Amino acid sequence: MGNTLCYKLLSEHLAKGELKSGSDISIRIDHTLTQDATGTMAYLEFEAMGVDKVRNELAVSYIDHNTIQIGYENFDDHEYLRTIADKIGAIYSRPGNGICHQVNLEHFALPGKTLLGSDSHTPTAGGIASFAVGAGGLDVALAMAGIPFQMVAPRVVNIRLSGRLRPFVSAKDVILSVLAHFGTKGNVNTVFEYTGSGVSTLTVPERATIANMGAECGVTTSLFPSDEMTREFLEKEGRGDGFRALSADPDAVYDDVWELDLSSIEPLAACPHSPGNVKSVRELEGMKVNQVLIGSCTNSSYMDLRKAAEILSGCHVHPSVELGIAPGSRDVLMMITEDGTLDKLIKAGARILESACGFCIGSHQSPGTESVSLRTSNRNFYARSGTASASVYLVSPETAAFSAITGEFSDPRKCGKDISAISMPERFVHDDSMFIYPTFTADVKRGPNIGEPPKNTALPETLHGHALIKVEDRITTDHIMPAGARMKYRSNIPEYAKYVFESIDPAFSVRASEARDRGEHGFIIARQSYGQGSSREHAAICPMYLGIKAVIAVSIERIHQANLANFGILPLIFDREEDYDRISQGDELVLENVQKSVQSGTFVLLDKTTGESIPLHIFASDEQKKTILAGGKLNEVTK
Ligand code: MIC
Ligand code: SF4
Repeated sequence: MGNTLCYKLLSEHLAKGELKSGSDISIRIDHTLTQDATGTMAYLEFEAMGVDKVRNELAVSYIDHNTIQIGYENFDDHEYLRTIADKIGAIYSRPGNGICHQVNLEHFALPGKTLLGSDSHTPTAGGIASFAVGAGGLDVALAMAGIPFQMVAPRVVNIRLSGRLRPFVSAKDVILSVLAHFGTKGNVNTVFEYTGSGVSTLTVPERATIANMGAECGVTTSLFPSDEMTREFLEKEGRGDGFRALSADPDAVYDDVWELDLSSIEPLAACPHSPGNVKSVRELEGMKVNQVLIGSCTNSSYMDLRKAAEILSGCHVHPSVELGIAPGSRDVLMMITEDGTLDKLIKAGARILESACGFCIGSHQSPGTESVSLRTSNRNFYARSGTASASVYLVSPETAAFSAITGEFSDPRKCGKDISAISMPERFVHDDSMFIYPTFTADVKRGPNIGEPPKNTALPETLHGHALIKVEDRITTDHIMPAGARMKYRSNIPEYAKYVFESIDPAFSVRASEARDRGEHGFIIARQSYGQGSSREHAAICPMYLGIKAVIAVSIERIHQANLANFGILPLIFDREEDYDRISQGDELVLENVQKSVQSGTFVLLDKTTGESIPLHIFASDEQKKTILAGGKLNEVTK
């Protein structure tokens, strides 16, 4: 029986466990990636472990999220990250160098390597056949300390591509088709593996777009084979010697197979407020548009901007539309500057934005009240743009560019241009001058915004408190910990904790901290897919700081579950889904015999308000159970 590419890469890196779908394994990590918004915590945690040098093959620290610098906090964070990287041996990618996933693809990602990144879109590198996984900062800190990454051996779903994309249909439309089919929930511990004759028609940046947004389905990662396209991409980046051919065996057996004919796909859009809420652009045609933003780690490559510029060329942005363009990296910016693409964009009326996450994470370009914003980014969660009343649609660069001209949702196939001649350049600009390589000599700078890595206490034998909040399906980590204007507090937990659940229940933080100060243990009650989206471990750390001891949900997403366990919060699942309806916000709740229950995996929750007993089970591996009882990983590794 043949092997999948996923299991080939896992077996090359297996440190512990049995390679059987569903079993707990640990894998060795070659490369790590951090970004500033999750990185400060990751490096503080690394320091707390008492390890003096990075022990994995390559560690890169990117500055791309908090680059707006209103107030001293962002700059102070950058200085901490620059100096700690130098001290421990990480490469520092300076602000302005670009978005971590795009820059990683250009400069470091290699077929066959494992990559762990403190960002949920780390799987972007799956486009180049790297086994790339997103995780919380603490897991990345452990990997930098040379400790293998714990995960569940995934089920592997084969997405078999045939045909070829038609003009004006792009990689974004492919991943939106995948999202329409698989949805944003129920794909935990799954890897999407792309095969089939259609694969060879897609360039590496296109594959990266598809792998990037697999994160929205909640999969562990996505994988493309490494083939002639991969070789060509690496050669054009001047990194041809890193090429290695990799693919699944022809008789590989998958847990599931889905056939997708690329030539059947049409331009698509993800409608508010979920990347899985997919409609065809045809259905939306005519809707007035107020803002168009092209960029983010999903669609900001050279080819994305070339195509957008060709559609915009000779036209001007509609008077009622704001058009912003953020090239994904400094290399991309240099290329579009040199070949005249930038000129076309500027002449068309585009506002040129920094090569950074920027608008995607709500740091700027918030849309107007009740306005319609078309973006090429990957997430349109409620309020993420900074404007709760706005409707954000996720579209391809082609759809975005044509709609910017017409002022309404428009199908790019009707733009009347021919962009079929646009092809990959002979060579990519590849400039290393914005990386700072470590000298192991820096004194670490810590501004007043840099706090201590927070620790929990060992789990008490009885948990007694209230259901401090009850939330619905698909609560994202953006709901739990807002980004945008609040993101500058990422290194300051007491301050950031004031904004837990801000967009859905602004009184939560005060309610929870008062309960904590009365000596109570807090509970969060949630429905399906709790904690989807971002890898930010602050969505566990800040609730922990507010005294939350357990999350009880119908289901919890992978990265968030790991973050809860890492910080000593019990991830509990209802045995019977309908019991969710039996608990109300404010109910008094008790969990007894916690130690024994963690070990057996089964709990009985007493709802003292209703008198009902509710059966629950833990969602944690044996290793994680020990961590939870100890009050989190930092207590274990810093003992
Ligand atoms: C995101 O896209 O939500 C982020 C911001 O990149 C996050 C990381 C973070 O919250 O810092 C992610 O995707 O993990
Ligand atoms: Fe940055 Fe947006 Fe990509 Fe997250 S999804 S890494 S915020 S560009």
